[in-house]
Amino acid sequence: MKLFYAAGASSLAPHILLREAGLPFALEKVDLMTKRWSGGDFNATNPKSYVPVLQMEDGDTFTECAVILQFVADLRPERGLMPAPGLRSRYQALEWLNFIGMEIHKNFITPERHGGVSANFLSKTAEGQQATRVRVAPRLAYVDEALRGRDYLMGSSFTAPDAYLFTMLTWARRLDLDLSPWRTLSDYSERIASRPSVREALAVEGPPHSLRP
Ligand SMILES: N[C@@H](CCC(=O)N[C@@H](CS)C(=O)NCC(=O)O)C(=O)O
Repeated sequence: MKLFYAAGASSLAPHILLREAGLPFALEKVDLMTKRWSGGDFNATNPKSYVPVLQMEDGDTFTECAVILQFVADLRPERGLMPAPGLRSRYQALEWLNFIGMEIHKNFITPERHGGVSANFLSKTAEGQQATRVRVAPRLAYVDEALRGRDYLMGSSFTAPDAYLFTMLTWARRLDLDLSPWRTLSDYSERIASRPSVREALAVEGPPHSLRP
């Protein structure tokens, strides 16, 4: 399998999860400004023009972060990265994936154009970044409450939604969204940051794109 990624983008979540699952995979870096990768035109790989993309050995691809995370988790059910289909807890984990995707991830994404076909990621302007903080803060406040008394979103063990939420918290830091008023959330972020999978993924990806125009 190949994961198409950009440093620090939402692709960090499946990158972390592939490591948690202990699956073999290759990384393909995408330049989000030019939409090129070492194999050429990234838009030919994903006409939606965004990462993450997970490509199978036979060339089939999956897009959409929340779906890729489920797919990866289900390849190694013994790792417990998603509750089994049919269990009520499966739908609770899906509720988290959906909430993080629709309410947090999407609210971080700016309508500003950065280049390329459908270029949107974190805002590069002071006004845009402030607007992002206003949109995202109440959602993070909610997660802070929900995490009280638990180490991970699903309780006592790390699951796919944690890889996704952690990635969103790295964006919060990049946009100077102060997490310190949310003690539970900032402790959670440090707990996840200390996992070997997360340290390895961050080290391999290197520094993310600049947030200046
Ligand atoms: N709906 C997609 C959105 C993915 C997305 O927002 N990707 C961003 C980076 S985090 C991207 O590649 N944007 C294209 C660009 O910046 O040009 C998903 O959930 O995976």
